[in-house]
Amino acid sequence: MTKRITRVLVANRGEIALRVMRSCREIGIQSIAVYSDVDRTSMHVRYANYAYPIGPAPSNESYLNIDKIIEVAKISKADAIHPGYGFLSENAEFSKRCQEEGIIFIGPTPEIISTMGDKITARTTMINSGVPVVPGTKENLEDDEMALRVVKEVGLPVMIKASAGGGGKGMRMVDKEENILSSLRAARSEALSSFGDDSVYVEKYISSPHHIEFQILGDKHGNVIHLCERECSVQRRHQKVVEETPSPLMTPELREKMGKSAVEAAKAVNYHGAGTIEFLVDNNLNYYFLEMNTRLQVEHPITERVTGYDLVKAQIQIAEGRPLEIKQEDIFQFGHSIECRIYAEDTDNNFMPSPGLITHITEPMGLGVRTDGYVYEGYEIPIHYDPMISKLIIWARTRAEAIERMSRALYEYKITGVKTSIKFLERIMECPDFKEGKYDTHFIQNNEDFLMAPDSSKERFEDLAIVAAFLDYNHKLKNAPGSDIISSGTKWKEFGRRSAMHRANKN
Ligand code: MV4
Repeated sequence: MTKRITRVLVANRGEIALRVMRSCREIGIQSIAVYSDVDRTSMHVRYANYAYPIGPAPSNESYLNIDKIIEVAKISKADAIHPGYGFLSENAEFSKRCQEEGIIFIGPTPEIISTMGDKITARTTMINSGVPVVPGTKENLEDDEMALRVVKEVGLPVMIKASAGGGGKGMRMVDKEENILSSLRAARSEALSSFGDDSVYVEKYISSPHHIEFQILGDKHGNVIHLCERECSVQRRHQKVVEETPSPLMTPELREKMGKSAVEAAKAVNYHGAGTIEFLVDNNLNYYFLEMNTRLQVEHPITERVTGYDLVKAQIQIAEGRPLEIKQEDIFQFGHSIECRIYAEDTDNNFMPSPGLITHITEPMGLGVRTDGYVYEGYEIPIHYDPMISKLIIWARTRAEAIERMSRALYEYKITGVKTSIKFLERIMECPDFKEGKYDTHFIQNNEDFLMAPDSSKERFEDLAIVAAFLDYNHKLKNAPGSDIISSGTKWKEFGRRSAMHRANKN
Protein backbone atom coordinates (compact mmCIF):
# COMPACT_ATOMS: atom_id res chain seq x y z
CA MET A 1 0.00 0.00 0.00
CA THR A 2 3.01 2.25 -0.26
CA LYS A 3 3.37 4.30 -3.39
CA ARG A 4 6.65 5.94 -4.29
CA ILE A 5 6.44 9.67 -4.92
CA THR A 6 8.71 10.79 -7.75
CA ARG A 7 7.46 14.31 -8.52
CA VAL A 8 6.03 16.84 -6.11
CA LEU A 9 4.17 19.95 -7.18
CA VAL A 10 4.75 22.64 -4.56
CA ALA A 11 1.60 24.75 -4.40
CA ASN A 12 3.26 27.69 -2.70
CA ARG A 13 5.89 30.41 -3.05
CA GLY A 14 8.64 32.09 -1.04
CA GLU A 15 10.78 30.49 1.60
CA ILE A 16 8.45 27.55 2.27
CA ALA A 17 8.36 26.50 -1.39
CA LEU A 18 12.17 26.38 -1.33
CA ARG A 19 12.18 24.60 2.03
CA VAL A 20 10.01 21.81 0.60
CA MET A 21 12.01 21.56 -2.64
CA ARG A 22 15.28 21.21 -0.70
CA SER A 23 14.05 18.05 1.04
CA CYS A 24 12.68 16.73 -2.25
CA ARG A 25 16.10 17.16 -3.85
CA GLU A 26 17.80 15.32 -0.99
CA ILE A 27 15.63 12.24 -1.45
CA GLY A 28 15.71 12.22 -5.24
CA ILE A 29 12.27 13.66 -5.87
CA GLN A 30 11.73 16.19 -8.65
CA SER A 31 9.96 19.39 -7.75
CA ILE A 32 7.52 21.39 -9.79
CA ALA A 33 7.03 25.07 -9.09
CA VAL A 34 3.91 27.07 -9.83
CA TYR A 35 4.13 30.82 -10.00
CA SER A 36 2.04 33.93 -10.44
CA ASP A 37 3.03 36.66 -12.91
CA VAL A 38 4.96 38.69 -10.32
CA ASP A 39 6.84 35.58 -9.16
CA ARG A 40 8.39 34.80 -12.54
CA THR A 41 11.80 35.78 -11.15
CA SER A 42 11.26 34.21 -7.73
CA MET A 43 13.81 31.82 -6.27
CA HIS A 44 11.40 28.86 -6.04
CA VAL A 45 10.99 29.01 -9.82
CA ARG A 46 14.75 28.90 -10.29
CA TYR A 47 15.24 26.07 -7.84
CA ALA A 48 12.52 23.72 -9.11
CA ASN A 49 13.09 21.14 -11.85
CA TYR A 50 10.07 22.48 -13.74
CA ALA A 51 7.96 25.62 -13.38
CA TYR A 52 4.48 26.53 -14.60
CA PRO A 53 2.68 29.90 -14.59
CA ILE A 54 -0.73 29.83 -12.90
CA GLY A 55 -2.09 33.35 -13.29
CA PRO A 56 -2.02 36.96 -12.15
CA ALA A 57 -0.54 38.20 -8.87
CA PRO A 58 -3.65 38.19 -6.65
CA SER A 59 -3.69 34.89 -4.69
CA ASN A 60 -7.32 34.23 -5.60
CA GLU A 61 -6.33 33.99 -9.23
CA SER A 62 -3.12 32.00 -8.75
CA TYR A 63 -1.97 30.29 -5.52
CA LEU A 64 -5.59 29.77 -4.41
CA ASN A 65 -6.84 28.65 -7.81
CA ILE A 66 -7.58 24.95 -7.23
CA ASP A 67 -8.53 24.14 -10.85
CA LYS A 68 -5.37 25.69 -12.21
CA ILE A 69 -3.08 23.91 -9.77
CA ILE A 70 -4.73 20.53 -10.36
CA GLU A 71 -4.41 21.12 -14.11
CA VAL A 72 -0.67 21.81 -13.77
CA ALA A 73 -0.27 18.71 -11.57
CA LYS A 74 -1.77 16.60 -14.36
CA ILE A 75 0.15 18.23 -17.21
CA SER A 76 3.42 17.92 -15.34
CA LYS A 77 2.69 14.35 -14.18
CA ALA A 78 3.15 15.21 -10.51
CA ASP A 79 2.17 12.31 -8.29
CA ALA A 80 1.86 14.48 -5.18
CA ILE A 81 1.17 18.06 -4.09
CA HIS A 82 2.77 19.77 -1.10
CA PRO A 83 0.74 22.83 -0.05
CA GLY A 84 3.28 24.45 2.32
CA TYR A 85 1.57 26.70 4.87
CA GLY A 86 -1.12 29.32 4.25
CA PHE A 87 -2.83 29.35 0.84
CA LEU A 88 -4.49 25.93 0.24
CA SER A 89 -2.75 24.06 3.06
CA GLU A 90 -5.86 23.79 5.26
CA ASN A 91 -8.45 23.74 2.51
CA ALA A 92 -10.62 20.60 2.75
CA GLU A 93 -11.92 21.06 -0.79
CA PHE A 94 -8.38 21.06 -2.18
CA SER A 95 -7.46 17.91 -0.28
CA LYS A 96 -10.64 16.31 -1.67
CA ARG A 97 -9.91 17.37 -5.24
CA CYS A 98 -6.46 15.81 -5.00
CA GLN A 99 -8.04 12.57 -3.76
CA GLU A 100 -10.53 12.54 -6.63
CA GLU A 101 -7.82 13.16 -9.21
CA GLY A 102 -5.57 10.44 -7.82
CA ILE A 103 -2.90 12.89 -6.70
CA ILE A 104 -1.38 12.41 -3.25
CA PHE A 105 -2.08 15.42 -1.03
CA ILE A 106 0.86 15.77 1.36
CA GLY A 107 -1.34 16.52 4.34
CA PRO A 108 -4.42 15.14 6.02
CA THR A 109 -7.76 13.97 4.56
CA PRO A 110 -10.56 16.47 3.82
CA GLU A 111 -12.52 15.04 6.78
CA ILE A 112 -9.71 15.77 9.26
CA ILE A 113 -9.21 19.29 7.88
CA SER A 114 -12.95 19.99 8.22
CA THR A 115 -13.15 18.61 11.75
CA MET A 116 -10.24 20.72 12.96
CA GLY A 117 -11.22 23.77 10.91
CA ASP A 118 -14.52 23.95 12.76
CA LYS A 119 -13.50 24.91 16.30
CA ILE A 120 -16.74 23.80 17.95
CA THR A 121 -16.40 20.34 16.38
CA ALA A 122 -12.71 20.25 17.30
CA ARG A 123 -13.51 21.15 20.93
CA THR A 124 -16.23 18.52 21.14
CA THR A 125 -13.92 15.88 19.66
CA MET A 126 -11.25 16.71 22.24
CA ILE A 127 -13.69 16.73 25.16
CA ASN A 128 -14.95 13.30 24.10
CA SER A 129 -11.42 11.88 24.00
CA GLY A 130 -10.34 13.29 27.36
CA VAL A 131 -7.99 16.05 26.16
CA PRO A 132 -8.25 19.08 28.48
CA VAL A 133 -9.94 22.03 26.76
CA VAL A 134 -10.66 25.53 28.05
CA PRO A 135 -13.85 25.39 30.17
CA GLY A 136 -16.79 26.57 28.08
CA THR A 137 -19.46 25.52 25.63
CA LYS A 138 -19.73 22.54 23.33
CA GLU A 139 -22.24 24.19 21.02
CA ASN A 140 -23.02 27.20 18.91
CA LEU A 141 -24.75 29.98 20.87
CA GLU A 142 -28.22 29.86 19.33
CA ASP A 143 -29.60 33.16 20.61
CA ASP A 144 -29.13 36.01 23.10
CA GLU A 145 -30.91 34.15 25.86
CA MET A 146 -28.62 31.15 25.52
CA ALA A 147 -25.57 33.40 25.37
CA LEU A 148 -26.47 35.16 28.63
CA ARG A 149 -27.17 31.85 30.36
CA VAL A 150 -23.96 30.23 29.13
CA VAL A 151 -21.75 33.18 30.05
CA LYS A 152 -23.27 33.12 33.56
CA GLU A 153 -22.47 29.41 33.83
CA VAL A 154 -18.89 29.78 32.66
CA GLY A 155 -18.38 33.00 34.67
CA LEU A 156 -16.86 36.31 33.56
CA PRO A 157 -14.43 37.09 32.07
CA VAL A 158 -15.00 35.00 28.94
CA MET A 159 -13.89 34.81 25.33
CA ILE A 160 -16.48 34.68 22.58
CA LYS A 161 -14.91 32.99 19.57
CA ALA A 162 -15.91 32.27 16.00
CA SER A 163 -16.20 28.56 15.29
CA ALA A 164 -14.80 29.03 11.79
CA GLY A 165 -12.06 31.32 13.19
CA GLY A 166 -8.65 30.77 14.62
CA GLY A 167 -5.70 33.07 14.89
CA GLY A 168 -7.71 35.74 16.72
CA LYS A 169 -10.29 36.72 14.09
CA GLY A 170 -13.90 36.95 15.26
CA MET A 171 -12.77 36.84 18.89
CA ARG A 172 -14.03 39.11 21.71
CA MET A 173 -13.08 39.23 25.38
CA VAL A 174 -15.96 40.11 27.71
CA ASP A 175 -15.40 41.17 31.33
CA LYS A 176 -18.62 43.10 32.07
CA GLU A 177 -22.15 41.76 32.05
CA GLU A 178 -23.49 44.78 30.15
CA ASN A 179 -21.09 44.07 27.27
CA ILE A 180 -22.07 40.46 26.65
CA LEU A 181 -24.63 41.07 23.91
CA SER A 182 -22.72 43.79 22.07
CA SER A 183 -19.57 41.59 22.04
CA LEU A 184 -21.65 38.67 20.86
CA ARG A 185 -22.96 40.71 17.95
CA ALA A 186 -19.48 42.04 17.11
CA ALA A 187 -17.98 38.53 17.11
CA ARG A 188 -20.84 37.19 15.02
CA SER A 189 -20.69 39.85 12.33
CA GLU A 190 -16.89 39.64 12.10
CA ALA A 191 -17.20 35.85 11.80
CA LEU A 192 -19.84 36.14 9.09
CA SER A 193 -17.90 38.63 6.99
CA SER A 194 -14.55 36.83 7.41
CA PHE A 195 -15.64 33.20 7.14
CA GLY A 196 -19.24 33.21 5.90
CA ASP A 197 -20.25 31.39 9.10
CA ASP A 198 -21.53 33.22 12.19
CA SER A 199 -21.37 30.30 14.65
CA VAL A 200 -19.73 31.36 17.92
CA TYR A 201 -18.95 29.67 21.24
CA VAL A 202 -17.82 30.70 24.72
CA GLU A 203 -14.64 29.89 26.64
CA LYS A 204 -13.46 30.96 30.07
CA TYR A 205 -10.92 33.76 29.62
CA ILE A 206 -7.40 32.68 30.56
CA SER A 207 -5.40 35.74 31.62
CA SER A 208 -1.77 36.11 30.52
CA PRO A 209 -1.50 32.62 29.04
CA HIS A 210 1.47 31.03 27.33
CA HIS A 211 0.98 29.79 23.80
CA ILE A 212 2.74 26.43 23.67
CA GLU A 213 2.29 24.02 20.79
CA PHE A 214 3.33 20.41 20.26
CA GLN A 215 4.60 19.03 16.98
CA ILE A 216 3.12 15.66 16.16
CA LEU A 217 3.67 13.13 13.38
CA GLY A 218 1.17 10.40 12.56
CA ASP A 219 1.41 7.71 9.88
CA LYS A 220 -1.34 5.90 7.99
CA HIS A 221 -0.95 2.85 10.24
CA GLY A 222 -2.21 4.49 13.42
CA ASN A 223 1.17 5.40 14.93
CA VAL A 224 1.42 8.90 16.43
CA ILE A 225 4.41 10.49 18.14
CA HIS A 226 5.15 14.01 19.36
CA LEU A 227 8.39 15.94 18.82
CA CYS A 228 8.07 18.13 21.93
CA GLU A 229 6.97 21.71 22.23
CA ARG A 230 7.49 25.16 20.75
CA GLU A 231 7.04 28.28 22.88
CA CYS A 232 5.21 30.80 20.69
CA SER A 233 4.12 33.45 23.20
CA VAL A 234 6.07 36.28 21.55
CA GLN A 235 3.33 37.52 19.25
CA ARG A 236 2.08 40.83 17.97
CA ARG A 237 -1.54 41.08 16.84
CA HIS A 238 -1.72 37.29 16.62
CA GLN A 239 1.39 37.19 14.43
CA LYS A 240 4.25 35.15 15.85
CA VAL A 241 7.53 37.07 16.03
CA VAL A 242 9.94 34.79 17.92
CA GLU A 243 9.59 31.07 18.71
CA GLU A 244 11.83 28.85 20.80
CA THR A 245 12.24 25.30 22.03
CA PRO A 246 12.42 24.09 24.76
CA SER A 247 9.93 26.47 26.37
CA PRO A 248 11.44 28.30 29.37
CA LEU A 249 8.25 27.35 31.23
CA MET A 250 8.46 23.61 30.53
CA THR A 251 9.32 20.87 33.02
CA PRO A 252 9.95 17.23 32.08
CA GLU A 253 6.73 16.25 33.89
CA LEU A 254 4.59 18.84 32.10
CA ARG A 255 6.17 17.91 28.74
CA GLU A 256 5.30 14.28 29.31
CA LYS A 257 1.69 15.13 30.22
CA MET A 258 1.13 17.64 27.41
CA GLY A 259 2.90 15.37 24.92
CA LYS A 260 0.53 12.51 25.84
CA SER A 261 -2.46 14.84 25.40
CA ALA A 262 -1.15 16.00 22.03
CA VAL A 263 -0.83 12.40 20.86
CA GLU A 264 -4.35 11.63 22.16
CA ALA A 265 -5.69 14.69 20.33
CA ALA A 266 -4.19 13.48 17.06
CA LYS A 267 -5.38 9.91 17.60
CA ALA A 268 -8.92 11.19 18.26
CA VAL A 269 -9.19 12.09 14.55
CA ASN A 270 -6.97 9.30 13.14
CA TYR A 271 -4.54 12.00 12.15
CA HIS A 272 -1.79 11.35 9.64
CA GLY A 273 0.93 13.70 8.50
CA ALA A 274 2.63 16.50 10.39
CA GLY A 275 0.40 18.54 12.67
CA THR A 276 0.46 20.91 15.58
CA ILE A 277 -1.61 20.88 18.75
CA GLU A 278 -1.88 24.39 20.22
CA PHE A 279 -2.33 24.79 23.96
CA LEU A 280 -2.87 27.71 26.27
CA VAL A 281 -0.92 27.29 29.51
CA ASP A 282 -1.91 29.40 32.51
CA ASN A 283 0.25 30.66 35.37
CA ASN A 284 -0.43 27.53 37.43
CA LEU A 285 0.76 25.33 34.54
CA ASN A 286 -2.75 24.14 33.72
CA TYR A 287 -2.94 23.49 30.01
CA TYR A 288 -5.87 23.56 27.61
CA PHE A 289 -6.29 22.44 24.01
CA LEU A 290 -6.89 25.48 21.82
CA GLU A 291 -6.69 24.46 18.16
CA MET A 292 -5.03 21.96 15.89
CA ASN A 293 -3.15 23.09 12.81
CA THR A 294 -3.25 20.45 10.11
CA ARG A 295 -0.21 21.70 8.21
CA LEU A 296 3.53 22.19 8.42
CA GLN A 297 4.07 25.42 10.36
CA VAL A 298 6.30 28.40 9.75
CA GLU A 299 8.24 27.69 12.95
CA HIS A 300 8.88 23.97 12.25
CA PRO A 301 12.67 24.44 11.86
CA ILE A 302 13.32 24.92 15.59
CA THR A 303 11.84 21.47 16.19
CA GLU A 304 13.98 20.05 13.39
CA ARG A 305 17.04 21.65 14.93
CA VAL A 306 16.71 20.21 18.45
CA THR A 307 15.32 16.79 17.45
CA GLY A 308 17.38 16.27 14.30
CA TYR A 309 14.43 15.16 12.15
CA ASP A 310 13.52 16.59 8.74
CA LEU A 311 9.77 17.19 9.02
CA VAL A 312 9.21 17.62 5.28
CA LYS A 313 10.92 14.31 4.60
CA ALA A 314 8.71 12.73 7.27
CA GLN A 315 5.62 14.24 5.61
CA ILE A 316 6.58 12.72 2.28
CA GLN A 317 7.28 9.29 3.77
CA ILE A 318 3.93 9.36 5.57
CA ALA A 319 2.15 10.41 2.37
CA GLU A 320 3.76 7.46 0.59
CA GLY A 321 2.09 5.22 3.15
CA ARG A 322 5.24 4.17 4.94
CA PRO A 323 5.20 3.63 8.71
CA LEU A 324 7.05 6.13 10.91
CA GLU A 325 10.76 5.30 11.12
CA ILE A 326 10.96 6.53 14.70
CA LYS A 327 9.34 5.75 18.03
CA GLN A 328 8.50 8.11 20.88
CA GLU A 329 11.54 6.81 22.84
CA ASP A 330 13.83 7.96 19.99
CA ILE A 331 12.79 11.61 20.40
CA PHE A 332 14.75 13.95 22.62
CA GLN A 333 15.68 17.61 22.49
CA PHE A 334 19.37 18.45 22.16
CA GLY A 335 20.28 22.02 23.07
CA HIS A 336 18.18 25.08 22.41
CA SER A 337 16.78 26.64 19.25
CA ILE A 338 15.25 30.08 18.58
CA GLU A 339 13.64 31.41 15.42
CA CYS A 340 13.23 35.07 14.50
CA ARG A 341 10.92 35.98 11.63
CA ILE A 342 12.52 38.67 9.50
CA TYR A 343 9.84 40.86 7.96
CA ALA A 344 9.95 43.60 5.34
CA GLU A 345 8.08 46.04 7.55
CA ASP A 346 8.47 49.44 9.15
CA THR A 347 8.48 48.78 12.89
CA ASP A 348 8.49 52.53 13.59
CA ASN A 349 5.34 53.01 11.52
CA ASN A 350 2.86 50.57 13.04
CA PHE A 351 4.69 47.61 11.44
CA MET A 352 3.45 48.60 7.99
CA PRO A 353 4.57 46.21 5.25
CA SER A 354 7.60 47.58 3.41
CA PRO A 355 7.83 45.67 0.14
CA GLY A 356 10.29 46.76 -2.55
CA LEU A 357 13.64 46.16 -4.17
CA ILE A 358 16.41 44.45 -2.17
CA THR A 359 19.42 46.57 -3.08
CA HIS A 360 21.82 44.69 -0.82
CA ILE A 361 21.66 41.59 1.36
CA THR A 362 24.29 39.94 3.53
CA GLU A 363 22.99 36.97 5.45
CA PRO A 364 24.49 35.69 8.71
CA MET A 365 26.58 32.53 8.69
CA GLY A 366 28.65 30.46 11.03
CA LEU A 367 28.17 28.03 13.90
CA GLY A 368 24.56 27.28 14.79
CA VAL A 369 23.01 29.51 12.12
CA ARG A 370 20.32 28.51 9.60
CA THR A 371 18.43 30.92 7.39
CA ASP A 372 15.34 29.83 5.49
CA GLY A 373 14.80 32.58 2.97
CA TYR A 374 14.27 33.17 -0.72
CA VAL A 375 15.24 36.75 -1.59
CA TYR A 376 18.40 37.79 -3.40
CA GLU A 377 20.10 41.07 -4.29
CA GLY A 378 18.04 42.73 -7.03
CA TYR A 379 14.85 40.84 -6.08
CA GLU A 380 11.72 42.87 -5.59
CA ILE A 381 9.45 41.74 -2.75
CA PRO A 382 5.93 41.92 -4.20
CA ILE A 383 3.18 43.75 -2.36
CA HIS A 384 0.68 40.95 -3.00
CA TYR A 385 1.81 38.42 -0.43
CA ASP A 386 3.02 38.08 3.14
CA PRO A 387 6.10 40.32 3.52
CA MET A 388 8.22 37.78 5.42
CA ILE A 389 11.78 37.86 4.03
CA SER A 390 13.24 34.93 5.89
CA LYS A 391 13.48 33.01 9.12
CA LEU A 392 16.66 33.05 11.15
CA ILE A 393 17.02 29.84 13.14
CA ILE A 394 19.71 29.58 15.79
CA TRP A 395 20.98 26.60 17.68
CA ALA A 396 23.22 26.57 20.76
CA ARG A 397 23.78 24.28 23.73
CA THR A 398 21.99 26.53 26.18
CA ARG A 399 19.24 29.16 26.00
CA ALA A 400 21.60 31.93 27.13
CA GLU A 401 24.10 31.00 24.43
CA ALA A 402 21.33 30.80 21.82
CA ILE A 403 20.24 34.36 22.66
CA GLU A 404 23.82 35.65 22.37
CA ARG A 405 24.22 33.84 19.06
CA MET A 406 20.91 35.22 17.78
CA SER A 407 22.10 38.75 18.66
CA ARG A 408 25.32 38.12 16.79
CA ALA A 409 23.49 36.74 13.73
CA LEU A 410 21.01 39.64 13.71
CA TYR A 411 23.99 41.99 13.84
CA GLU A 412 25.49 40.27 10.79
CA TYR A 413 22.19 40.47 8.90
CA LYS A 414 22.36 43.47 6.54
CA ILE A 415 19.50 44.29 4.21
CA THR A 416 19.04 47.56 2.33
CA GLY A 417 16.29 48.73 0.01
CA VAL A 418 13.41 47.74 2.28
CA LYS A 419 12.73 48.40 5.97
CA THR A 420 13.05 45.28 8.11
CA SER A 421 12.20 44.08 11.60
CA ILE A 422 15.84 43.21 12.40
CA LYS A 423 16.44 46.04 14.89
CA PHE A 424 13.17 45.26 16.68
CA LEU A 425 14.25 41.61 16.99
CA GLU A 426 17.63 42.72 18.37
CA ARG A 427 15.75 44.65 21.07
CA ILE A 428 13.76 41.55 21.97
CA MET A 429 17.03 39.63 22.45
CA GLU A 430 18.23 42.42 24.77
CA CYS A 431 14.98 42.67 26.73
CA PRO A 432 15.38 41.55 30.39
CA ASP A 433 12.01 39.72 30.48
CA PHE A 434 12.96 37.75 27.39
CA LYS A 435 16.49 37.02 28.59
CA GLU A 436 15.12 35.72 31.88
CA GLY A 437 12.53 33.62 30.05
CA LYS A 438 9.79 35.39 31.99
CA TYR A 439 7.28 36.16 29.33
CA ASP A 440 3.76 35.26 28.20
CA THR A 441 1.44 36.31 25.35
CA HIS A 442 1.45 39.91 26.65
CA PHE A 443 5.24 40.22 26.34
CA ILE A 444 5.36 42.71 23.45
CA GLN A 445 2.57 44.84 24.93
CA ASN A 446 4.19 44.79 28.38
CA ASN A 447 7.62 45.75 27.02
CA GLU A 448 6.56 48.23 24.38
CA ASP A 449 8.67 51.10 25.78
CA PHE A 450 11.81 48.99 25.88
CA LEU A 451 11.25 47.38 22.48
CA MET A 452 10.34 50.58 20.64
CA ALA A 453 13.07 52.75 22.17
CA PRO A 454 15.40 53.67 19.33
CA ASP A 455 18.91 52.61 20.37
CA SER A 456 20.23 55.61 18.55
CA SER A 457 23.57 55.69 20.38
CA LYS A 458 24.75 52.46 18.79
CA GLU A 459 23.35 53.44 15.43
CA ARG A 460 25.04 56.77 15.49
CA PHE A 461 28.41 55.33 16.51
CA GLU A 462 28.23 52.80 13.72
CA ASP A 463 27.31 55.41 11.11
CA LEU A 464 29.97 57.75 12.44
CA ALA A 465 32.56 55.00 12.20
CA ILE A 466 31.76 54.44 8.54
CA VAL A 467 32.03 58.16 7.73
CA ALA A 468 35.25 58.42 9.75
CA ALA A 469 36.75 55.46 7.94
CA PHE A 470 35.92 56.96 4.60
CA LEU A 471 37.38 60.39 5.43
CA ASP A 472 40.42 58.75 6.96
CA TYR A 473 40.97 56.64 3.86
CA ASN A 474 40.66 59.61 1.51
CA HIS A 475 42.98 61.63 3.65
CA LYS A 476 45.63 58.92 3.63
CA LEU A 477 45.25 58.40 -0.10
CA LYS A 478 46.03 62.05 -0.75
CA ASN A 479 48.85 62.50 1.70
CA ALA A 480 50.59 59.19 2.01
CA PRO A 481 49.50 56.62 -0.59
CA GLY A 482 50.57 53.01 -0.30
CA SER A 483 51.43 51.02 2.77
CA ASP A 484 50.80 53.99 5.06
CA ILE A 485 47.08 53.37 4.83
CA ILE A 486 47.46 50.00 6.46
CA SER A 487 50.20 50.78 8.96
CA SER A 488 48.86 54.08 10.20
CA GLY A 489 47.18 52.51 13.23
CA THR A 490 43.96 54.51 13.08
CA LYS A 491 41.59 54.08 16.03
CA TRP A 492 38.25 54.52 14.17
CA LYS A 493 37.27 50.87 14.19
CA GLU A 494 37.82 50.41 17.91
CA PHE A 495 35.67 53.44 18.67
CA GLY A 496 32.77 52.29 16.54
CA ARG A 497 32.80 48.60 17.30
CA ARG A 498 29.35 47.49 18.30
CA SER A 499 30.28 44.22 19.94
CA ALA A 500 32.79 45.92 22.23
CA MET A 501 30.17 48.46 23.29
CA HIS A 502 27.63 45.70 23.70
CA ARG A 503 29.90 43.82 26.05
CA ALA A 504 30.86 46.98 27.95
CA ASN A 505 27.15 47.69 28.53
CA LYS A 506 26.52 44.15 29.65
CA ASN A 507 29.23 44.04 32.31
C1 MV4 B 1 -7.74 32.79 24.37
C2 MV4 B 1 -7.07 33.65 25.26
C3 MV4 B 1 -7.48 33.64 26.57
N1 MV4 B 1 -8.50 32.85 26.97
N2 MV4 B 1 -8.75 32.01 24.83
C4 MV4 B 1 -5.71 34.35 20.38
C5 MV4 B 1 -5.59 33.69 19.05
C6 MV4 B 1 -6.37 32.44 19.13
N3 MV4 B 1 -5.64 31.35 18.53
C7 MV4 B 1 -6.64 32.23 20.57
N4 MV4 B 1 -6.23 33.39 21.27
C8 MV4 B 1 -6.45 33.51 22.60
N5 MV4 B 1 -7.43 32.73 23.08
C9 MV4 B 1 -9.12 32.06 26.09
N6 MV4 B 1 -10.13 31.29 26.50
C10 MV4 B 1 -6.05 34.44 24.78
C11 MV4 B 1 -5.74 34.38 23.44
C12 MV4 B 1 -4.67 35.23 23.01
C13 MV4 B 1 -3.48 34.71 22.52
C14 MV4 B 1 -3.28 33.34 22.38
C15 MV4 B 1 -2.11 32.85 21.90
C16 MV4 B 1 -1.10 33.70 21.54
C17 MV4 B 1 -1.27 35.07 21.65
C18 MV4 B 1 -2.45 35.58 22.13
C19 MV4 B 1 -2.61 36.96 22.24
C20 MV4 B 1 -3.79 37.46 22.72
C21 MV4 B 1 -4.82 36.60 23.09
